[in-house]
Amino acid sequence: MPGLVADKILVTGALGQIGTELVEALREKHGPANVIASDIRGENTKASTNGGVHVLLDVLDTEAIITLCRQEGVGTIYHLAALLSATGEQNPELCRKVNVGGTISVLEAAKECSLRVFIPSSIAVFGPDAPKHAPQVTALNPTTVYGETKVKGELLAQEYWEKHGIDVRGIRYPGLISYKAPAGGGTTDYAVEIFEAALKDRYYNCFVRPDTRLPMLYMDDAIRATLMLMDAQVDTLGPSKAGYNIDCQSFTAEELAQAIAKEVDGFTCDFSPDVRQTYADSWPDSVDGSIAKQEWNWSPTYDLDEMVKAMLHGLSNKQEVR
Ligand code: NAD
Ligand code: AKB
Repeated sequence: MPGLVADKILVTGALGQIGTELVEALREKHGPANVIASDIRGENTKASTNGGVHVLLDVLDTEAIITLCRQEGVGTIYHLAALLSATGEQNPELCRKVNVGGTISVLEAAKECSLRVFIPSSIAVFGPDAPKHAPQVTALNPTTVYGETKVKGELLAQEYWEKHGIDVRGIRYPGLISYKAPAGGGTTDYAVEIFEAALKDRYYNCFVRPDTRLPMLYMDDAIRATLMLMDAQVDTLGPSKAGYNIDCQSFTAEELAQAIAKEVDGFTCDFSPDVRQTYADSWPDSVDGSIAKQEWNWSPTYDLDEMVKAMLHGLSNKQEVR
């Protein structure tokens, strides 16, 4: 539209675990009218989150993304729509279609409309051959389809950057722990579900072994990292910009259960590993985030005990409101 300044923000997959909180944070920072939430589900034009607009948008529909960006004056996309690891392994074709196809749609729209883009990657890019403390640069040979789509996402981001000058940034998020929206079908969902079960039943049957150690992060830190990366001056970012490892926590399922038991009287946890154990076993225990620290000064604020307290407090308040 002539004369329209393209400074609005579009979030895809906005009703998911991250989108629910990212939209809230972006609306606080930029004003509700400047942030358009979208998802393949939800009510069209419903003011769904924090009094802003929510539109129905399938990320496989490139033309619809381009039209929306032109009509609304969008300058930046946070592209969160995807299938996570557990759901993805159950439906690999759909996982490839949504995760890779959706990323291409968004990058094509970015080329057409000169957009800046944030596309999350994941610790799932690493495979069993990567060091257990995963460095930023190492062989990426994931054994999950989901992990393959995340590696492809990083490669596509680099390609659009190099060939078309698109500013695409990403973080290899660890397992994210939050209470405002349910976890979306991933392997690390046990670290979210355990809190609700602890408050409701004082018992959780965990689907990975007690010694399963994975990189994890509280959602407040993940949102802060996302905003910090997108605020960073482009000339401070090096070749890892499509998928930064970030410093985070690293604890076993048993350590998490013990930390919750310190706060919730009578809480007990059993462990009955299922197929998701295989995906967890293929991922690193922890990651080296020193490049993100050097380039845009990232460090997390929550340790395990603080995160457990914040989760239990947030969930208890939410349950009182229900
Ligand atoms: P989620 O599953 O909670 O949400 C994804 C959203 O995408 C859902 O609301 C879903 O309705 C929507 N969606 C699915 N197909 C769509 C389509 N075709 N068009 C539009 N929307 C569609 O996922 P999340 O946890 O919020 O993750 C967001 C991103 O972050 C994903 O790329 C994921 O791989 C990445 N990530 C998440 C975690 C985590 O622990 N949550 C960790 C690492 C990486
Ligand atoms: C999943 O478990 O699939 C996600 C991830 C680590 O990418 N939470």
